[in-house]
Amino acid sequence: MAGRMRKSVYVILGLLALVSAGAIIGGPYSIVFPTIPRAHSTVSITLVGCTVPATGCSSAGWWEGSVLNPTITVSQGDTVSLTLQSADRIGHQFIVDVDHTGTCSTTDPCSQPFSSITMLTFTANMAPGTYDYACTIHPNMFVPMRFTVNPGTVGGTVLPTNEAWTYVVETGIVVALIGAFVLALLYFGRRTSGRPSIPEQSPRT
Ligand SMILES: [Cu+2]
Repeated sequence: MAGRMRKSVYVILGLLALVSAGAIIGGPYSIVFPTIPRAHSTVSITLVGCTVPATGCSSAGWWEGSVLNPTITVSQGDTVSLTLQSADRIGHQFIVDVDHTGTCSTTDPCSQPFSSITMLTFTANMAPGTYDYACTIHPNMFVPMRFTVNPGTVGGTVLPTNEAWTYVVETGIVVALIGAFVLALLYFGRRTSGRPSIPEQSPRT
């Protein structure tokens, strides 16, 4: 009778361990195994150029809405899609001056000269860092160090280093699973050892 009670306790404990392990896994799964961000995204920005204030714009530079000379932040490998407009109807030419020469070269994303509107689409495959963007024609449209390229996320492992408690939870899961395994071993071990051994009979010839 006592043996059967003990067996029941083992079974219940084992089931509890499994159920709690399952419940724990279900919770922080998304944190321990976070969703990997999309490899590359498209950054779309409209910039309105101005070199002569009071002709459709209040200050010289590049306007994104009401923000003058915005910091443009992308990840390496992103597609950058710029819509470029001229506020003052004067011809401009947008450049991200990767090689720091101030003129368009094969390494610099560079728009066509435009006095109304144009598009510039390029892949941000330059080295991570900060670059100037500017107008090749007008020095007062020079914007220092506001085109920022962050390292790409392709192939990177996103570890939740600010979620240390998840490792405690993971340890709990492992302990619970080992506990359930040990309980199962004890349960089946006792059941086998409690059974009287039957001597093997060799078949007669
Ligand atoms: Cu210009």
